[in-house]
Amino acid sequence: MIEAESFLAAARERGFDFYSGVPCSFLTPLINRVIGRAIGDPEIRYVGAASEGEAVAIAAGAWLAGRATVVMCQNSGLGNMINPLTSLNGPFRIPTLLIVTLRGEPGRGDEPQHELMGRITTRLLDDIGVPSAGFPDHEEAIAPGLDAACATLAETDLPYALVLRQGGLAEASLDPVAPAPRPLGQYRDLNEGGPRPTRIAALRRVLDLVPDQAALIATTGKCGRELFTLADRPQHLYQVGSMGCAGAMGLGVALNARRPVVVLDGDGAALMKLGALATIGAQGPENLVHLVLDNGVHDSTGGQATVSANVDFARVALACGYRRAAACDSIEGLARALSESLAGPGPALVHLRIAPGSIAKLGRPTISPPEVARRFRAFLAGA
Ligand SMILES: Cc1ncc(C[n+]2csc(CCOP(=O)(O)OP(=O)(O)O)c2C)c(N)n1
Repeated sequence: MIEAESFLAAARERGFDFYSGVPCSFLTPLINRVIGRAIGDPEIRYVGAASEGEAVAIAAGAWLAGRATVVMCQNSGLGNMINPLTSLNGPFRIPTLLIVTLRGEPGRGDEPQHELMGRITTRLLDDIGVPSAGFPDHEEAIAPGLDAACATLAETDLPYALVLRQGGLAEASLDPVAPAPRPLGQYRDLNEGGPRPTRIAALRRVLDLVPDQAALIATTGKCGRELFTLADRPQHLYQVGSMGCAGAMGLGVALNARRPVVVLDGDGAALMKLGALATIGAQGPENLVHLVLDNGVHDSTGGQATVSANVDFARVALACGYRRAAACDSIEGLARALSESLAGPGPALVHLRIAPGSIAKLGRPTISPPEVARRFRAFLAGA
């Protein structure tokens, strides 16, 4: 058993300063100590996520903005992480230190829902290309355990996991802090009811309007491909997988950068991880603008309907704590909504209803995901 503070201090010495995750009772002392900033370092930040996959994407955004990250989860939450671990961290080569608990450890006796995952946790990590080791179980094991983790992270630029068994951490309580709810943000109805614009026309207007210092994160599928076709710049991040993770990644960037961060989302993708809106609302980054390009379909996979027809993304965002939100259905409406959103303070969401369909000769990013990530990271590190 170790003290949570000992681990946090040793991790801090090695650069880890950004934590995200979803709790597990085995992790309680560590999470409580991070939240309580027990080692007295104001740089250390914990962002509680709505799901473990979202936590991985938030951490990926934080890494892009220069942080060294830790994501904590119960092993049952590993299931929620597999998609971003394999289709975001993997292809883009984004490292993070995972701390995964071992509920359902064979021979220990645990609840039935943990039995299978307890048997396969390390094998599963191995299968998805995440090397793992045991979480340090005594104070002298902390430094070598973290050094080995850091060496692998640096060598692979991929996630590495420490697997935490029951009772591995000495108890630590938490002074409960209830975040004060924010007053309902400002709503703008800019709908005109005319013919809906195309996504590429909307993206063209976005490129005209956003300042050069803004970072743009495009959701997976044709959105990123259209953005790349229009312009390829260091401030663009084209997600090629991790559907639904653009908002969470944008949050991780926005919390750690002073520049505007614009997330270009799809209705299908936003609905896939709608919980991220609540995390964004709670964290309240003033520099985040979330644009949902809602064509009512999964356009990238052949136009199958999503359920967005009944979803008022602007009001959902306000109900989740965004400071402003606008609904529009024209390029003029988009221009007004986006300009107001960029003037801040955010977080702001713009819900633009568009027409399905794309252009005939749609390109694909010819620059590889690791290069996109490193170019974007260098851009964020610049003035
Ligand atoms: C987790 C996951 N599920 C499914 C897919 C396949 N897929 C790729 S793009 C896409 C549609 C995305 O829809 P939306 O966000 O509305 O964007 P649009 O294609 O309409 O621009 C789907 C289902 C995927 N890449 N990842």
